[in-house]
Amino acid sequence: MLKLCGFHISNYHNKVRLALLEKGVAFEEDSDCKPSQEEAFLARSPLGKVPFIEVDGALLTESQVICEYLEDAHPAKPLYPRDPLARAQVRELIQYIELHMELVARRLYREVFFGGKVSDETKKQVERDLAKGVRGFATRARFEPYVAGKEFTLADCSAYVHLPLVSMASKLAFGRDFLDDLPQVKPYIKMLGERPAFARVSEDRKAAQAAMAKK
Ligand SMILES: N[C@@H](CCC(=O)N[C@@H](CS)C(=O)NCC(=O)O)C(=O)O
Repeated sequence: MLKLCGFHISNYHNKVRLALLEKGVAFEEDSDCKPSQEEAFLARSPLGKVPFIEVDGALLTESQVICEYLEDAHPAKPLYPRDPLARAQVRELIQYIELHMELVARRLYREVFFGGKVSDETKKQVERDLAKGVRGFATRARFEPYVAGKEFTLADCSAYVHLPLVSMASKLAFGRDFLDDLPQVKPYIKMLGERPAFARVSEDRKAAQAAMAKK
């Protein structure tokens, strides 16, 4: 059986978990698997990151690649529309969210979430690049009611795990939530949170955060 490895606070782990739950694919989970640069870990995940999956004796990393694999291997409940252009538009949204928003905001996490320090130069770059990413996302996001339109898609799994982090990080670093100009985001995240899979992932994340805070 497919095994998902990572931990419940990881947004990328949670994206894959949402895809598995929404698709109804049976899986085992190692949710105590933390990123590491140790040799034994790198043999399983070459960049030392989570999530990764074990399937049929093989290992696969990168959340988007894993989700594409799930789509090909378990087509019964698709997370992409049928139309090729509409499928590409879902992928475009995911790229905007992950490459041009979350990955940019991630450069702030050391300071805003982990008590470290980020240089003023980095903050300036993040401020500029994040504004671009949010502008691109705002142009493409539909909220009708789902981010790509009328159908629920993988872009919703991605948006749910990443957008709140972009909001929080920008607010803490710059005193301004960069998603405030998109008033649709908060009710949209709330609506998604009512889906059983999303509620479960959210509860598990909160429990893992509480456990970590106690340590
Ligand atoms: N592009 C990767 C990103 C995964 C990622 O950054 N995971 C974080 C945890 S949320 C991680 O493992 N960080 C440790 C590191 O970057 O060394 C994916 O989509 O799976």
